[in-house]
Amino acid sequence: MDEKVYELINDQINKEFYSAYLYMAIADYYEDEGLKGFANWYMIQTQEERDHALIFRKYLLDNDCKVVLTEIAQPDASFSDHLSPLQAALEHEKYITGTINDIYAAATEAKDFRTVNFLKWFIDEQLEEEANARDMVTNFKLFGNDAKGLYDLDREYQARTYVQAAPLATA
Ligand code: OFO
Repeated sequence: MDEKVYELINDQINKEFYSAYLYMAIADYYEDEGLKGFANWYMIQTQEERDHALIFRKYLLDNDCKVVLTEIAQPDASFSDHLSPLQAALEHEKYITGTINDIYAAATEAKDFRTVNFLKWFIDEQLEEEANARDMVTNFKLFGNDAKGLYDLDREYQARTYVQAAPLATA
């Protein structure tokens, strides 16, 4: 595998674990605030991010490349209100979309079409991740400042259940 593509994929494993860590910090914040539905939503997001890391890990191993696990940074969990974690999550997803695009660009440049093909699932996934994060910000702005609206949103997010990411389920 092209060295730059390899390094970006190996770094992405860390970024996905960081995403899991960030979302666990957000879940902890909401748990502390008594919003168990929001906490549930982010704990499931934590599981999804771990799945993303494992998909990249498996891809490197399948390509006979070494996985090098590195230190995961401490997430910033100093949230000032119930809206700010949702905004932080949206910004983070946009950042992750950028890093996936960077791998795609490097793979294209290296004519590594196997990796280009592999990344297609993540390109689609990032569209969904950003849309979900944006919806949560919008819904909170519309309904979250009213006690009944906040209660209803929390109930809605409580209903989310974990589904293993498709590339792992079929692996
Ligand atoms: Fe891994 O998609 Fe969110 O960060």
